[in-house]
Amino acid sequence: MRTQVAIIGAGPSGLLLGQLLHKAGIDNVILERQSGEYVLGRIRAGILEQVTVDLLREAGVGAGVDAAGTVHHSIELVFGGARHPIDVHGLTGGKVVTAYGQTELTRDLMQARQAAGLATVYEAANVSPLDFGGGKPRVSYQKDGATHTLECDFIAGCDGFHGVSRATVKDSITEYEKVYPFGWLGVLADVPPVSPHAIVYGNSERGFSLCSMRSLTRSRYYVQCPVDDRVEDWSDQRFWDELRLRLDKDLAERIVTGPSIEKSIAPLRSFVAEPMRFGRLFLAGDASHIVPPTGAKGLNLAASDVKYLCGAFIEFYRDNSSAGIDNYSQRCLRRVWKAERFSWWLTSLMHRFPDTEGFGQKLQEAELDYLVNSKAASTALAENYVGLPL
Ligand code: RFL
Ligand code: PHB
Repeated sequence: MRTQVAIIGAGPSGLLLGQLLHKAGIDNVILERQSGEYVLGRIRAGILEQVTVDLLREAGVGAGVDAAGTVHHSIELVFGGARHPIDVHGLTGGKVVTAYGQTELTRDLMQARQAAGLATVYEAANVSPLDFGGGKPRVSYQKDGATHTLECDFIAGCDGFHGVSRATVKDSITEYEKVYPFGWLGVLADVPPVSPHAIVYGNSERGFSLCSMRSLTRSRYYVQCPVDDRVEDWSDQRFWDELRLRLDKDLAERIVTGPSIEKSIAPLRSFVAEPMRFGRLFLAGDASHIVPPTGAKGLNLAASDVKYLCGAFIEFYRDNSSAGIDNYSQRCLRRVWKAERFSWWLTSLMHRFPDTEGFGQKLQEAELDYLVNSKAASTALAENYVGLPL
């Protein structure tokens, strides 16, 4: 088999890249280790920046988010027992974020790919990017016991944090990493969101909490927990009780509880691997960088990487120019590091750290007070939250 761009991984990065390339008339094949159902079963991100929604529309897959996404004009910070709205719409000259689940987005992209008749190999085993240092890269893989080779012009490593692409070039990269001393316990439940108009981020003496949503009938909530806690030790009742204790009185009273349909604990990590290009192999999305979920940036960074990557391939095929390819890594990393900074900062501001003593605690309180009372500080939060320009 031969294609122009071989894409490893059918998460949001790989599927969106495939769709953008298809729109530009560039042939591509996706190789995915898991089954389609497994990929759809992962409950992850929920908040899309304005530029991500615009990109989905440009890719011809904006109908789902336009129909079912919930536009948020503000976020709320809860601390000291009170709620403090941040008017991100007003502070950014009219920009918003949209709540739309990664599951729904992935489904939209899979359906568009299927409708266009594009090749996706699910349950591809032992996927290996090969010969990307020269002009004739290829990817070998196994399917149903037989070994196959996909010849291509370029390989896009969109295979997430635990994928094979970054592992293949591990001797050529510099890694930057910060691991946080806590995790997030997340619950998905078919109950109306307590705050359908804003995402609520809470800082309390019991730890961080977050009230988010997937739709007007499906909510997503998180509480900070020890990273080695076991999900089995968190009954639904214990989760709802803990969440209530971390919110202000009004929100706590209004929370509608119900049985969880998903419950999991995720570790928090900041990670960047540099560079993002190795000859004809390119890393995109979580394959190259991870942010703690506090700023809701992971999926959005994946989208901006693949926009740059698709633009680079268009320049190569249409204009016979390798300028975009040569600049890919530098261009992505400028945006990536700003999102890393923002996610680290918001994580540091909103969580309880085991080693935070009185002084650190007082600084957190002073910064929160400054943030909600200074227009300059709120604007800095708002412009990062809606997403920096591409
Ligand atoms: P993915 O989604 O991990 O997809 C990678 C795909 O590659 C496949 N794969 C392989 N395929 C072939 N061969 C191999 N050897 C392979 N190894 C792996 C995998 O099976 C998979 O299908 O990476 P991608 O596409 O870069 O997308 C990244 C996003 O998924 C991620 O950044 C976000 O989910 C992060 N994130 C959030 N991002 C946001 O923008 N807003 C949010 O609100 C938000 N909330 C979150 C989050 C992530 C979370 N967790 C659990 C990590 C909340 C949570 C709790
Ligand atoms: C989510 O809805 O899953 C979500 C929302 C905001 C975040 C992280 C996750 O910062």
